[in-house]
Amino acid sequence: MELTIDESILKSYGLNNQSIKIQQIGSGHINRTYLLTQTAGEQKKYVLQEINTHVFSNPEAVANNIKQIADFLAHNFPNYLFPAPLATNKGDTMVVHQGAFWRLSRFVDNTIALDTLTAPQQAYQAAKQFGKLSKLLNDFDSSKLEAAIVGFHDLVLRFDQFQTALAKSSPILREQAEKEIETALGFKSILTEYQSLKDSLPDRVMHHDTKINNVLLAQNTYEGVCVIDLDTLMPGKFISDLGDMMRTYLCEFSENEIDLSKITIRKDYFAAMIEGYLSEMGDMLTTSEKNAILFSGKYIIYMQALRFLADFLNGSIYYPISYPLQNLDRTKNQFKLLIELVKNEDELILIIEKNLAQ
Ligand code: GN1
Ligand code: MG
Repeated sequence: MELTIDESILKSYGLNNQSIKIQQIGSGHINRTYLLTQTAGEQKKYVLQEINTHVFSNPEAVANNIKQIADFLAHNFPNYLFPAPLATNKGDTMVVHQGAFWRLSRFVDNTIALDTLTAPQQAYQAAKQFGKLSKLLNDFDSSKLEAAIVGFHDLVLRFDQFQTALAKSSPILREQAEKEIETALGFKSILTEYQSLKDSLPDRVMHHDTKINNVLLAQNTYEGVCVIDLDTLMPGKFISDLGDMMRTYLCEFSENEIDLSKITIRKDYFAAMIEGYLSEMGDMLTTSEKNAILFSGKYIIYMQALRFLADFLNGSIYYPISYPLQNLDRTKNQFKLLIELVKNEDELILIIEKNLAQ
């Protein structure tokens, strides 16, 4: 079926359906994303997204956060590539059409977004990009931003949501998830550690979704080009970003892999990731942040497992699935990853210490 986008949306950007090719792209769970290619003239490419307002209930806040950051970066670091939404003909950051919110940004040519990494150097490059963004925003007052999603990376809230889902779940789902529920409760010490740690970590602007397909690498060299998926740029803690990198860079296979024997940690990727991140953020981190580097991985992987499990118990209403047990399988995958991280903890800490000493 040929895709079309309502003409009035395109018109707001001076585009039209007749001279544009539309393809669906991306593997994100939340927003629907399209690649628009002009078929006449310069053949410029754009990315058009419909914001998922079930998830981002305040799209204006999201747009306003991104705009403030884009302005700050353009003013202070004019050469930095930040693919913020383009203004409409009227100068707005979004188009509202029949209650839906749309935005357009430029497509960054000759780049690739990977779902899994195939060389440690890619981990270095990707981590460096996210580290660089945090470094450039080090002096940005994060209290000027709103929460794009309230409590997004609050592990206390995520644990509560898991418990609520458990209490409300059907006996069948509960029985299917019996082992994973037990594992979730077994790792509760991560929640306790989070509670005692979080106030010692300074507030920063964090990306909050640093999974590997949210960074663009150069198609030929795999050099880092820029980060994308800017919706969750908001006040947060350092552990969010490095944690999600560990979740998605260290294993050869993604969160969708069902063969758990394949879920292992690649230490050379870990070393490259730490090196890349610290090459930008090393001088910015406080002592408490440095001490929390390994914890960041445990925290995010645990939280993601709880989120998949809660969603499974809720009847899979948040994360799209292609078969009924997929969110339970994703939970198992994430718990295996967490177990592997913990198993290798001592060695990974040595790698961190070596990098911090440099
Ligand atoms: C969602 O849409 P996507 O795939 O970039 C989720 C992240 C999860 C991720 C797991 C707003 O991100 O928090 O880590 O799925 N984003 C939101 O794959 O919930
Ligand atoms: Mg995202």
